[in-house]
Amino acid sequence: MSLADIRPDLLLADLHLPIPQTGVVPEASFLNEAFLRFCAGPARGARRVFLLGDIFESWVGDDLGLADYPREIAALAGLSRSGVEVRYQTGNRDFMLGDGFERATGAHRLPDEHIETLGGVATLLAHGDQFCTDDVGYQRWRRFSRYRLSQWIFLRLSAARRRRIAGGLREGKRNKPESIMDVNAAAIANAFKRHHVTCMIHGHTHRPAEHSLILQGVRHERIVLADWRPERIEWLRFTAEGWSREGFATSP
Ligand SMILES: [Mn+2]
Repeated sequence: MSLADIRPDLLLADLHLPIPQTGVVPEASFLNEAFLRFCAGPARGARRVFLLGDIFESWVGDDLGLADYPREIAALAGLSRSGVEVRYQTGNRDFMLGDGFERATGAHRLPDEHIETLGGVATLLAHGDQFCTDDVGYQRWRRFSRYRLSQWIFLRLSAARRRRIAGGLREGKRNKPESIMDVNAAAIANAFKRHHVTCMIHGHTHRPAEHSLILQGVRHERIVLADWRPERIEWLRFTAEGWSREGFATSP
């Protein structure tokens, strides 16, 4: 077996890295520091790293994002240069990640629903927001915000205007009931069926868990990634032998 075959694949999502600023609250910088440690440490031993969306708390265009997150971008670029394949999907916070981000980091974008073989099993990877279909208003916004024309117009707004719009969207989300913020069972069943897989991994809901369900007599597995917070820095590690949750011990 070659060395490449025994290196693990690592998956993570929902880091929600705040834009580093001078005078930030300590827990904000804690997440950014943890990400830099991850890129310089465990990620270097991986074959592939999959970033499944909402890595950045706010990304309102490559022109602003690359300037907002210089250390994080350099960390990803260093990881790519070291020979690790970096793949990413976008989330609802960072769906404006574009070609400039790819050129700067060497990361390659995956479609919103992507099948990858992990630990020998064909697995659907997604951010997960597309499965929260009970939130009808969000799904309408999601469709609108993904149109090329919407994005073309948005990118021509001033930096201040773009940041204001993104800030307003984050505020709006806080007032929604918990129940519609989780995935919809029918949307999950449809995704399994559409992609002909029995395993999926997603984030977005901030409800880390492993769910087993039987669909037409067959067991299906849904693994939900953990969001990052000061007391829980976590990713999934896949090898030929199986998978586990792995992370940093948090500060005392
Ligand atoms: Mn999300």
